[in-house]
Amino acid sequence: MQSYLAEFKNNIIKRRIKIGVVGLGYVGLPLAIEFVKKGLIVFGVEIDKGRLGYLKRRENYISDVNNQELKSALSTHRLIPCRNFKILKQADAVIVCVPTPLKRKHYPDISFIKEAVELISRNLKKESLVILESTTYPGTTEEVILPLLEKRGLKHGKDFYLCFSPERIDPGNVKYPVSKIPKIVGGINKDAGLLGKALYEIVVGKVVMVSSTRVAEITKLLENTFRIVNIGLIDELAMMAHKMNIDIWEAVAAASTKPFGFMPFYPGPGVGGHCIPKDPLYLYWKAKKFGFKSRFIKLASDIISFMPEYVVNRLESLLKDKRIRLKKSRILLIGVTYKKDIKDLRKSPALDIIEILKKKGIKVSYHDPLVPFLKFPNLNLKSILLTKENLKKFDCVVITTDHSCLDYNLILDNARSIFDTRNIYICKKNRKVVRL
Ligand code: SAJ
Repeated sequence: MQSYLAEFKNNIIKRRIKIGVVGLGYVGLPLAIEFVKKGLIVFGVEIDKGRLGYLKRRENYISDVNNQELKSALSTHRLIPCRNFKILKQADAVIVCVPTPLKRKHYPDISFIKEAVELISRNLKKESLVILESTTYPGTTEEVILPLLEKRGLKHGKDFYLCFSPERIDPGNVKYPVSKIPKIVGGINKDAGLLGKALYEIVVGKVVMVSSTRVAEITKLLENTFRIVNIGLIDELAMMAHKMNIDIWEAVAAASTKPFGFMPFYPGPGVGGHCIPKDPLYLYWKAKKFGFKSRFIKLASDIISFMPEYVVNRLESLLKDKRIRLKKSRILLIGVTYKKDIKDLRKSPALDIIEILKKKGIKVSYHDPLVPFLKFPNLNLKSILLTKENLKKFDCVVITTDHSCLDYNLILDNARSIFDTRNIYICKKNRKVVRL
């Protein structure tokens, strides 16, 4: 192996290797661009014809990707988007960045990974490196991917090398682009791990090799389980503090003065996105296979799932204090994406709140500068203009997503009442504002 590793590393240094990235989404596209920026040829395999159409026109479809960087990557002709997996026969390394959603709300769905790996196995170049980046449960790489690759007679350590390296993209975080986020990589064996480390060192400042694919897989799930448990904790404490008539936001700010041993999390209307609500459930599912029921994950998941209903309950009591029946009220939601300053609606709690209000027969409108329309099978709304006149039409305005670009003074001056789930009006002791 040493000679192969030396040759592989030499080819990396000489930029002689070619890379395949399977899945050009919010993970694969930025990664592909980083490799191209370092002078490598990248075959971007994408099955979505819409995305390929965008790339053909040199247009961007991922808000986190810089338009100019994408255009220049494509104009070098080193980023080669394509639909046919056959092109991977030319790739020395193949990185899989396909979705790992849930099915029936709580079960891992690794069908996208399996489909991609099946096609990769038919087009694998000898002694190439395969790396899975899609977030998944511990054991996926060794128990599912490895057999899929070997079933056609290929042998790990001879015909290919296999690693897992969790994607750590933080949507909307300009401070930490791909190149600045330390990369974890674990191989089926040490040699595979060393190859993975050598590959990522081309584009990432710090690469940390762990002893196995399982450690690499669980590391990512640990990171996001840490988040869901702490978000669930602060949501529960927010409900508790409200009962006790204590300002939880002030308490979090005060606790944050502690220079060690504390990390602030903030209450919210629920937890959205493609990672936090889902990743811990992958770990929960796998642990149950070992007869281990994670109470923390279950409890945190239950609490955050309850938050949209909690928001509606609080809204009902706010209106009741104003002698307004929720059923007869007009509600405006400000911000509908799952977190501030990005366009992503995936599992956004604002959508759950809209659904609950609509089921109660309540007229709901929304304003979100990043989302002009909400078009779903059972929901068809247009973002209203944020004007004095419009604000005055509603019995209550709910701040669900705190985009930086919003005019919160205009809202404060013209709304009849405000339910602030994001602590925007922290310093304004204003009778019309109630906070989560
Ligand atoms: N949220 C709270 N309170 C908090 C933090 C978040 O209610 O204190 C809510 C947000 O409003 C949002 C949801 O949780 O609805 C998720 O927010 P997030 O900040 O965790 O952002 P995500 O979902 O984009 O998570 C990504 C993750 N990145 C990867 O999985 C690679 C996560 O690991 C990052 O830590 C996170 O970004 C980040 O730090 O922003």
